[in-house]
Amino acid sequence: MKTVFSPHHAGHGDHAELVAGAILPAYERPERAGMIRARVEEVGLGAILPPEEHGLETARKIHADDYLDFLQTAHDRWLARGNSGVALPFVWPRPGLRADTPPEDIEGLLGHYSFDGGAPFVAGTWAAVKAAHDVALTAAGLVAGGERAAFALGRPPGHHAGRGFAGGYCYINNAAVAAQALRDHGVRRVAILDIDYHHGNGTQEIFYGRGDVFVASIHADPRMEFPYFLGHADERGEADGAETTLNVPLPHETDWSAWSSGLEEACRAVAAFAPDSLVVSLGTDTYRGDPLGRFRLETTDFPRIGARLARMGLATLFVMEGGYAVEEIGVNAVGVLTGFEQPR
Ligand code: SP5
Ligand code: ZN
Repeated sequence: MKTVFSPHHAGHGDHAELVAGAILPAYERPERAGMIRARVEEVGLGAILPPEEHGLETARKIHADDYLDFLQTAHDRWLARGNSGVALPFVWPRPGLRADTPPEDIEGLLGHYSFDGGAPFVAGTWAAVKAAHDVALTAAGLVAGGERAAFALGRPPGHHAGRGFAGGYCYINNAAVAAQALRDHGVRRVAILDIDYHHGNGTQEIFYGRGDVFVASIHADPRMEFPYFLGHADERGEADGAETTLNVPLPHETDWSAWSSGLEEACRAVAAFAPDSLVVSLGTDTYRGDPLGRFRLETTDFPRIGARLARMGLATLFVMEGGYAVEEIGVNAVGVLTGFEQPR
């Protein structure tokens, strides 16, 4: 399988995040992509291609225009205000305050366009976000053009980003834009299967009312884990999208035995939807050694995930999401892909 990769991801780095009351170096860091790329080469997964440049037409079907404009200008506006360093939000329009009157000041706008403090802006953030978007669209083009599978190796990740907000290390929802691109290439029905440890709240929100894109997510129960405010089992879609959302929340300490049952449930639901293509939001923060996750998957479990996905028999686009055990992220992420490619 071909991998699409851009070095521009690296400009989004050297930032900090607020974790348990302390400002720490961000978990979502450039070394993650470097480790995965190195492993792709080491196992000889296939060619590594640069992305083609894409306009934002497809992204504008997924995200609000004003939000995309904000992403492109946020860091410059932060500097123009006289601030320096990392632009981080610190005030949000929760219910009880007004979300219908966007502030003019960038400090307020950062909160208006985010749901947590996990989407900082540094000078290279937009270039990295745009590159990850181009990576996803280029890989989607490979799948639409007849490849059995492709790997979009971009960062920052995307599945927490909604129609009009960033958060959880995510800015543009790369998997959602890729799914839209597949639709626009003539793929009639697309399923997104999100196997990141965290619920893909952005992806769910974007497609919640749409019947052409099925969204299944297997994740830590939001009663006990980020993003806390979405991802419960009773969220099943609305309007045209009724019954096209499936959430499989699982408790802390979930191991392969229970996780693979969740995967089975999700795969059966995807198959019942009868999609023409599959987009996998690939997170490896389900690994037992992950510093943010509390599941117990072993390195040897990741190829088993890939093998199960291959049995779906669908053209499949893998889009990189989370995974913070940096030393093992290459072996774990690429393990899913080699498991997918095993002869059956
Ligand atoms: C794409 C993705 O995986 N985003 C995840 C964002 C999670 N951010 C919140 C992290 C909260 C960490 N709290 C537990 C710390 C354990 N030491
Ligand atoms: Zn995650």
